[in-house]
Amino acid sequence: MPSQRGSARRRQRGVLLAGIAILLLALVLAAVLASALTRGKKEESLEPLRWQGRGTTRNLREIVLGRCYGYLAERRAELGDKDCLKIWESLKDAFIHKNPCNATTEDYQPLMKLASHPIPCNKSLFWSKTNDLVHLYTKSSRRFLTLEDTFLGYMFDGISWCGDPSAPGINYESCPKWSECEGNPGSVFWKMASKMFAEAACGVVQVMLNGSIETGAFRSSSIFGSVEILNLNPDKVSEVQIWLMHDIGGPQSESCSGYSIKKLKNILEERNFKITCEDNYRPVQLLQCVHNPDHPDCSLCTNSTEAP
Ligand code: AVW
Repeated sequence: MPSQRGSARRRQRGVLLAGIAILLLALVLAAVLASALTRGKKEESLEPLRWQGRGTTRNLREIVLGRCYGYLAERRAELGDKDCLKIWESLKDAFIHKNPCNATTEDYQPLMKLASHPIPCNKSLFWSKTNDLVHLYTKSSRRFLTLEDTFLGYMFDGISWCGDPSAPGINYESCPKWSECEGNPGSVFWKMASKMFAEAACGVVQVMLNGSIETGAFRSSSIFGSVEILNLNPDKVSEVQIWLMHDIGGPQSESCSGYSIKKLKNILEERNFKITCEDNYRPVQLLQCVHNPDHPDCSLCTNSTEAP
């Protein structure tokens, strides 16, 4: 009997030990598996998403803060109190850690509010396909303001930004092009800023278009065509003056009587705006002439007024 009891106890101990060994093995396996999985995830999350457009501008914070303080230093009297640090924080909150195809107008609403300011009547200058020329003009005359000359537009002109789900939450390598997805930060931001700029316009407004574009100076799919003209308020804006500029020596693809200008006039007339159109608005043409002084279009006296 005692030897039978002894062997039963030995068996029990054996089963117990085997059980403990299996449990330990399972624990070790689970730990190895868990660590492999988290390592895999970490490695995966170190890679930012890849897009076709250029990435976030390096030193974005410093650039935004520098432009903000710089603009305020010159025009604080017109703008009143603006908090540059809050502006930066609100930009950051709008995009950091987010998938850059899921930007929404709600994301950028606080930023728009922090940076908005009134624009004097008769000063708003819109543009399409004349980016360089229009800004050469506003920098030299200061008679008019484009969106990029306002506080908001000035701070963000020419820079790009987008978020990424992986650390550090900002993608410096690439951002979506406007054609890659509609809800990309640049497109959402500039459409909102353009809408706000158009809504604020009053009195007589101007638009500088490019008459050397083969496909027509006015495109209804442009921001000017799809956002700005639809948000001009007919109760505040009395007249839209079109300046149709041609490249000096370049093709004269369209004049004020051209097809796309007629289309633009129709849209504006339907919205009850008075419209005028001028080919090669002279103050701007003279700026083009700085680079083409010898071209016939640039001679200060035309043949008919030249002294004999
Ligand atoms: P533009 P808009 N993809 O010269 O009337 C990438 O055609 O549109 O003039 N970038 C784009 C796109 C797009 N589909 N559309 C616009 N952009 C950006 C703000 C791009 O940076 C002012 F108030 C391009 O250089 C003007 O009255 C810039 O927008 C009006 O919107 C201008 O495109 C000019 O926009």
